[in-house]
Amino acid sequence: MTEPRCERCGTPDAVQLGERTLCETCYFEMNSCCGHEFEPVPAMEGPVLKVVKGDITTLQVDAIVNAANKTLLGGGGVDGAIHRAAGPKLLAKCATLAGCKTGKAKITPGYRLPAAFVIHTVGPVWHGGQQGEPDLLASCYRNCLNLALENNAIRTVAFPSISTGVYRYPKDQAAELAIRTVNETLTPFPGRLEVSFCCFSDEDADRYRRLLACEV
Ligand code: AR6
Repeated sequence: MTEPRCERCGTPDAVQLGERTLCETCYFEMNSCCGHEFEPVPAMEGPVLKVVKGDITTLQVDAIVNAANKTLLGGGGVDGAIHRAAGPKLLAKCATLAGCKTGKAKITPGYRLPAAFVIHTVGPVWHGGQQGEPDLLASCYRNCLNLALENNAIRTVAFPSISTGVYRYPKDQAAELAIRTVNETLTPFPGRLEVSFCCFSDEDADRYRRLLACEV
């Protein structure tokens, strides 16, 4: 693999800073001088992650994520709540999507929901952790975020704790993986999306708050 070169002076050993690839010297000069030569480099802030306690169907965000099953034709838990709140047009739309594989994601309008979009993903069923469950769950978060990043109308996204209900994924492990994967996926896009982890119970919300406080 070739070393990344600074786009300003050509020095090797440059790093990606927002949309720019710069060496340390150029980054410093561009941020400490009058800045006429270049547009400002975006601040290197981490992704904005929040914890919200409550029912995801009530959230005023651009997109909510649904923990669906492979048919995408509705079910219990958060899936049932989303379909009830969105109304029958959501089911009719989902019926045209030919289902969804575990770890993948598909997007629809939100219909009667406050959220303009629903991103449906299918988490893995927990079978003890040796059947690719962590990779599949990480893939759910990544694929949902990639759909959100592709759509300029989406700036705020809320996730439920995918797979931690009927699919029995251990909650601590799922929350840690969710935070780590969202952080990793959004680091190259500073300020682009605000992500909320929507927790249905105080216990779940405390778990996320604890993990976010120690930055997994
Ligand atoms: N808002 C936010 N979170 C919720 C809500 C809500 N309204 N309702 C439940 N949760 P689950 P899974 C939380 O079982 O494990 C469905 O039947 C819940 O406390 O909804 O991925 C699908 O059709 C838990 O933490 O999803 C699939 O067949 C989390 O959402 C299957 O369940 C996920 O629980 C998917 O199972």
